[in-house]
Amino acid sequence: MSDKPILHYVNGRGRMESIRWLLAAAGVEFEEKIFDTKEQLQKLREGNMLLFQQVPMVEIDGMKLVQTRAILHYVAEKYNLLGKTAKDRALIIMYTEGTMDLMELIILYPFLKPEEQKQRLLEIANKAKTRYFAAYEKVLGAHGQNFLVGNQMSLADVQLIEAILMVEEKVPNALSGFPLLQAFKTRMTNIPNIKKFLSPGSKRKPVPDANYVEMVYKIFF
Ligand code: IBG
Repeated sequence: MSDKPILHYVNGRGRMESIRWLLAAAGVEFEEKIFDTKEQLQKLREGNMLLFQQVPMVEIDGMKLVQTRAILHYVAEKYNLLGKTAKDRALIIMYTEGTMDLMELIILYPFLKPEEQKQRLLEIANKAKTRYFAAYEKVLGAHGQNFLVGNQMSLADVQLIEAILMVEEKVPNALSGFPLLQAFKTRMTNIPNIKKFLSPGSKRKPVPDANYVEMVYKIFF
C-alpha cells in the first residue's frame, strides 16, 4: 500500500483545492481518487469512508479525515506550516480564515445566476481590495518580513497566494496599490514546490467552467 495521502473528490477545485495547494507547497506527493458520478459518491458513503457523508476526504496516516479545516490543520502541523508557538498558530489560523472567507465568495461564484454573478464580482473586487488585501499588506508592512507569521512559510502564506491568484482570475488588477503583496506574490510563486504546482501537468485544477458546474449539480444535488 502506498503511503502517499489519497484525496477523494471530484475533478475540480471546490473545497479540495486548498488541500492540493498545501500538500504541493509542502512538497508532499499525493494520489487522487476522482469520482464523477453520484453512484460513486454513494459507494464511498456506504463503505463507511465518509464520517459526515461528505467530501473532501483524505486518507492519511491511517485516518480517513474529513472537514476541510481539520485536513488543512493536520497537514500544516505535520509539515511544520503551523508556526512554532500557540501565538503563531492563532495568527496563522486567523489569517487563513480571512482568506477562506474571501475564497468562499469565488468558490460559489460559478453556481450563481448571471445577475447574481454581476453583483458577486463587484463584491469580490471590493472586499479583496478594501478588506482582505489591505489587511495582509498592513501585516507584511508592520513586521517587514517575507512571510505573514514567524518569518517562515506557513499555511497562511500558502492560502494567501492561492487566494491572490483566484482573485486575479476574476479581477486582473486586484493587486494594484499593494506593493508588498505584489512582492509577496513574486516570492511565493518562485518557491520551487509552488512553481511546480503552477506549471502545466501538475494536479492543480483549472478555473471552473460550465462542465464543472453541471458535474457538481449532478453529483451533489
Ligand atoms: N464543512 C465541510 C468541509 O469543509 O469539508 C463541508 C463539505 C461539503 O460541503 N462537501 C460537499 C458534499 O460532500 C462537497 S463540496 N456534499 C454532499 C452532502 O451530502 O453534503 C461541494 C462544493 C463544491 C464547490 I464541489 C463549491 C462549494 C461546495
